Amino acid sequence: AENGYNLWLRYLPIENVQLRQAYQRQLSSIAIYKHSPTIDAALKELINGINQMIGKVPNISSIPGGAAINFKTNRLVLAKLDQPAIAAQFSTVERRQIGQEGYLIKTIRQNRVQQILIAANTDIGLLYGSFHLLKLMQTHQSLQALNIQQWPRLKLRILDHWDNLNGTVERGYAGYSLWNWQTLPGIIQKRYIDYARANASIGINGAVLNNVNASVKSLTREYLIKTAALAKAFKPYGIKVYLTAKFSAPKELGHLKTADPLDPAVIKWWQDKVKEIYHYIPNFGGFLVKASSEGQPGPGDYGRTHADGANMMAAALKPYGGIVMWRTFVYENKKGADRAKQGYEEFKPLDGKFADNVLLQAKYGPIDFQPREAFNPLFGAMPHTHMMMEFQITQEYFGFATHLVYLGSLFQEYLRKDTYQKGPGTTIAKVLEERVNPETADSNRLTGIAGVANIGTDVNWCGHPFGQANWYAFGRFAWNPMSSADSIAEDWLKMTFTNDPGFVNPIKKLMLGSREVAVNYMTPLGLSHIMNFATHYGPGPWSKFPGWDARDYHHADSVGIGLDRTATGSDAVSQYAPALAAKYSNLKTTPLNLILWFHHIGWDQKIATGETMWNSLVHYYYKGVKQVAAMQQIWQSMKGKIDEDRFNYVTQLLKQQHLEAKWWRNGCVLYFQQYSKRPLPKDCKEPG
Ligand code: GCW
Repeated sequence: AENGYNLWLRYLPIENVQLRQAYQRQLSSIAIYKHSPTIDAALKELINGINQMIGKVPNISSIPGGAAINFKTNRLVLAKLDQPAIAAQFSTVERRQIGQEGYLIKTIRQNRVQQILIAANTDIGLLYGSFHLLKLMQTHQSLQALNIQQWPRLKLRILDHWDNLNGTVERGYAGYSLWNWQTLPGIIQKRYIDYARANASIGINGAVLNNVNASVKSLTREYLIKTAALAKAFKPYGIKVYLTAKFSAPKELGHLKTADPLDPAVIKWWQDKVKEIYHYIPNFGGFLVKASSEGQPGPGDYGRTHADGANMMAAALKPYGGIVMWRTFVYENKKGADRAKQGYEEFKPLDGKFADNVLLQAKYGPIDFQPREAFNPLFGAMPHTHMMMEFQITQEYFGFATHLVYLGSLFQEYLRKDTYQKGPGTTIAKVLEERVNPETADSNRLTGIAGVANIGTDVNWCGHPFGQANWYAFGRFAWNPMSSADSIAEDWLKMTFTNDPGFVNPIKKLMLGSREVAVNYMTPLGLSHIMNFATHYGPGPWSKFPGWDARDYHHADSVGIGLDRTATGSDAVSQYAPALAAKYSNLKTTPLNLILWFHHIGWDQKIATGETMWNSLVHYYYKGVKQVAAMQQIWQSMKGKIDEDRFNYVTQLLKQQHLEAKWWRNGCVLYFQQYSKRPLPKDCKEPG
């Protein structure tokens, strides 16, 4: 039975006879120069994948160092570019531009003999290249005339696990934590290796193992030894391990009186702790820190700045090559304060004050992983600071693991947003890649992206079979932020389900529309943060708790709805480049999908839809529900094209999603109607 455990690493037999025979001719043998744990991982994957796809185990041979290319037989060659014979097949530019993690794949021939070269400067490049070759086969492409140059545009491509040491996962909807702390370090489960394979197949090279709402226990010797075992298991796959660091650790673990980042005893404590960490975990990546945010301790407790805190930790890590990822997610629920402005207000003045091994990790929007927000104005406002993006792969605000929401569209939307930092065309992708100042040497660029993982112990890892696509898409966008959501969805569908275009084409379309569908039935037209306050599941525009009121996020009243973030309101627009501030200040030039983010709009006012605000709002909610019904129909017509297990499971999930889309629609429409006091448009009378 197909249970989804193999993710996109399914190596189904190639049924097309011609293609299968071509692959058999090309891949009957594999040659390497030298073994290493990473090369062995690549070989294992290739042998297994090729055997499953073409029914033949390739034989493995080794080539003596320094030898010329031997054209006796067809074969696949995995080789580092320090072999002169291999290097000679490529230009200097090609060899240089792939850097430390990229690879080159090329079909070369002499007379009738054909060889496929996978070449790289490093072992990890060869592993990444091997996964690329397998992907070509999984998606049924010809290997006849390959000429591929691939390299990652961002250095740190990281999954953040919000995993607690007791096995629960904050905002995790796919079971429990993968890390079995009780049986570590002795037991290395196969699942850890499969996790590493999946990540390596998409170029993810880092994992923060524990929750940003951190427990200091993860920094104790006992847990460092366990973490070291995981780090060692992941190493052949190019994955570094990171830990979150609770700012109060010197007090809690070190029994110091303070955690003040400028206190010499505190500085010493972190230096010693870091030394201990590297003793156990020589390839440790560094710390991720949530400080002075949502009750977490931080430098603010001692009247110090974020820069004081981050730099102190960064100095301790520096001698070992470690880094600090310092989050910008900070806010206070002060009455009348616009939460969207707070991160920028706190961090913008610190631009240029962070050490060179610190990155600021900012969420894509200024509030919190909402279905749609304006982009976070910190991107484009911190030219002298390494900025990394934080996406959320787990669907905290997108119907958990029940709703089908392909996030590739969301990743693409934000990465392509124009910040205007250096005039038009300064996309967030460019800001992240630090291509804004082209004079910066490549090697000085500390760049990165993080995604909050949606992975757990569920048999299919992610809960929803389509949740796997979001993990996959995150990796692909991390590798290249200018990737296309469309082609990523296509690759993923082919690898995960089938190459049948009768399935791939309609379901790709369904995936690409799915995020907007969820926006329509949850938070259309720029609404945000109106979900149930406690669970973040289902509607809750009425939620009200001491110190927190959903009305601060939607501002519905007898006049209209939406937040005025222009100069007459909170003036959040002023945090953007002047060209954008002007655009967002004017309702007519504000993108329709963000009008309620930036403006308070009268119920009877006509908006760009051609209808009044009220009627438009209601129509979006109704449209969202109809769209889910259409998704169900499309899915039903796929019966027989894929395995029954996953077909039936997704059928059930879509049915539930349809019910819940109605719940959102009815809850929100009826709630807002109390303010609008207007009837529903005539075509929106469907009950229940
Ligand atoms: O999205 C919110 C979540 C919290 C989370 C916080 C954060 C880990 O509701 O559960 O805490 O953001 O990103 O720090």
